[in-house]
Amino acid sequence: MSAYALAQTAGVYTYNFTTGANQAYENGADGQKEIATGIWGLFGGDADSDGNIETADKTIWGTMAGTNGYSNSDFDMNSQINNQDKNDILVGNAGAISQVPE
Ligand SMILES: [Ca+2]
Ligand SMILES: [Ca+2]
Repeated sequence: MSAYALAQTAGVYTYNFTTGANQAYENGADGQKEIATGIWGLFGGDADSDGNIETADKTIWGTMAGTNGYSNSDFDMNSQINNQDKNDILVGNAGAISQVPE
């Protein structure tokens, strides 16, 4: 969720989340992370889309590891579900939770 209201131009809303950590809504914790120098994005690894990156997500990844195709366990979106998804994304983001208010 954006931290600020979106601007409308000619009927199109635009918003750039990538320019800073504070571009995403924060609720006492980081709303997103720096995924490359100067570029912010969502926390990856929430395989079951419940807003928390936790053991259940690793279990889902484990059932799909070694398979191909874009799926909820393909955290880096390279169409392969493998250790790279777990080690490079899921493990590092474990414990992150959604900051969107209920
Ligand atoms: Ca989850
Ligand atoms: Ca992958």
